[in-house]
Amino acid sequence: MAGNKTFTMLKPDAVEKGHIGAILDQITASGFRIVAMKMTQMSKMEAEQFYAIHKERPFFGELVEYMTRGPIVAAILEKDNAVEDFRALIGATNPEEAAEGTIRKKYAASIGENAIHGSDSDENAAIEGSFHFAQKNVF
Ligand code: DAT
Ligand code: MG
Repeated sequence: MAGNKTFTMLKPDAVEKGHIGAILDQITASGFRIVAMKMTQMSKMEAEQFYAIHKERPFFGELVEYMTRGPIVAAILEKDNAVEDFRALIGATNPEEAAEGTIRKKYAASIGENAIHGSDSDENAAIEGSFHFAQKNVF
């Protein structure tokens, strides 16, 4: 059965460009409830751990550099079918392939700087959410 929570980060480029408000507005207008949220800056170690699955990829160094260069907004979101519906809302990894109206189509500069993260499974949503939030800060 599909779960009802996913995890997101508004990435450093989206924060730098002043898009926090517009993106959160689109997320909540699309039916997601914010159940945890914070602004934080990931350390190199945290980013390496968060993206450990990509550590053999050629872009890993750039990805860690990008994700640590400034603050992010991390959040846990609740909605029926959250993971799949949120992936649809953010659009394809490469903004050139993202559907019209999706968050990446509107705000992402490139595949490397693509504005927003969304968990890819219920299992990863739980792992990523608990990476950033203590249970007592999830409401
Ligand atoms: P997604 O974020 O859509 O789940 P992913 O998990 O495959 O995509 O990759 C994680 C992040 O790594 C992605 O948001 C941006 C970066 N990335 C992925 N593929 C890349 C590539 N070919 N070149 C540069 N960065 C890439
Ligand atoms: Mg992914």
